[in-house]
Amino acid sequence: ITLENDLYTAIQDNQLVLHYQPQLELKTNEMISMEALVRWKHPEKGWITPLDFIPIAEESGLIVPIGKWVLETACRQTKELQELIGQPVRVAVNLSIRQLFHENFVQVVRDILKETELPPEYLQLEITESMTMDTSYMMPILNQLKETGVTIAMDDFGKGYSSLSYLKDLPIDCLKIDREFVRNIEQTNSEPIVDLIISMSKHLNLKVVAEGVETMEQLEYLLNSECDTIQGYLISKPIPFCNIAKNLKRLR
Ligand code: G
Ligand code: G
Ligand code: MN
Ligand code: NA
Repeated sequence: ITLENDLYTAIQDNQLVLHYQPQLELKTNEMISMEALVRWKHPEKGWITPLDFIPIAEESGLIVPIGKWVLETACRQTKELQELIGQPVRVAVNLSIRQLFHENFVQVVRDILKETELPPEYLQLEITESMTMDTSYMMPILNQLKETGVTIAMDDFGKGYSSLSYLKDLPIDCLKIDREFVRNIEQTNSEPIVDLIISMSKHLNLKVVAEGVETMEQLEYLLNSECDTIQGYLISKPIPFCNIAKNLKRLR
């Protein structure tokens, strides 16, 4: 209850911060995208991970204003970053189901894109498999979002339940292989799930991102498997906005 009460004032007291984790495109060896990950700097408890406060935010409904703050901040900072480095960068933002199903979510996205002047193709929205189980609700919202020009990624793919026919019908652009499968990659062994997801992505004409890449062996394997993009500690941890510009320049 204490943490929930504190969370009410976290936005207005400027206690929420976005960190960004770069993604490396393997074909071009360019860092052209990043994922925004929220953190909470609690005045007494220090840094709190989203694993500990996003569930509270979802339960209390605070995910709606927090999610809006995350979107607005990610778009504004990405626009600023593009101007700073003079090159386009895409940002991926995680969504919660309650936020997505909130009455005017699509309008919120439209307003934020307009207000921040970030071209919509540089915003990617991340949903998870479990959110797509009720396709009758999800489909119209995703279609409206697509009409704004943003792209949609399926996060943590392979971990949850996902019907292959839904996957074919949903207007998504990208699959993110859950890091559990990436962890299983061994130097000599094959990882059939990773192979399968990459091959499926090609057939469905989707981009594929491998998450949680930590070793050169994993990178090598993903290069050979023709994975499009990698994300993980091997490239960079999630880092504060002020550090992202120099990191992107270094990686380009
Ligand atoms: O950054 P970290 O690995 O600690 O993130 C833990 C979890 O929190 C991940 O599942 C991530 O998707 C989620 N998360 C991070 N930022 C956000 C956010 O802005 N909104 C939502 N809904 N989830 C987030
Ligand atoms: O659920 P989602 O994919 O949005 O969560 C992303 C989370 O994964 C972030 O909280 C980030 O801190 C974490 N992460 C990013 N790269 C790595 C990695 O290489 N290894 C591990 N263990 N976690 C990572
Ligand atoms: Mn994610
Ligand atoms: Na993920």
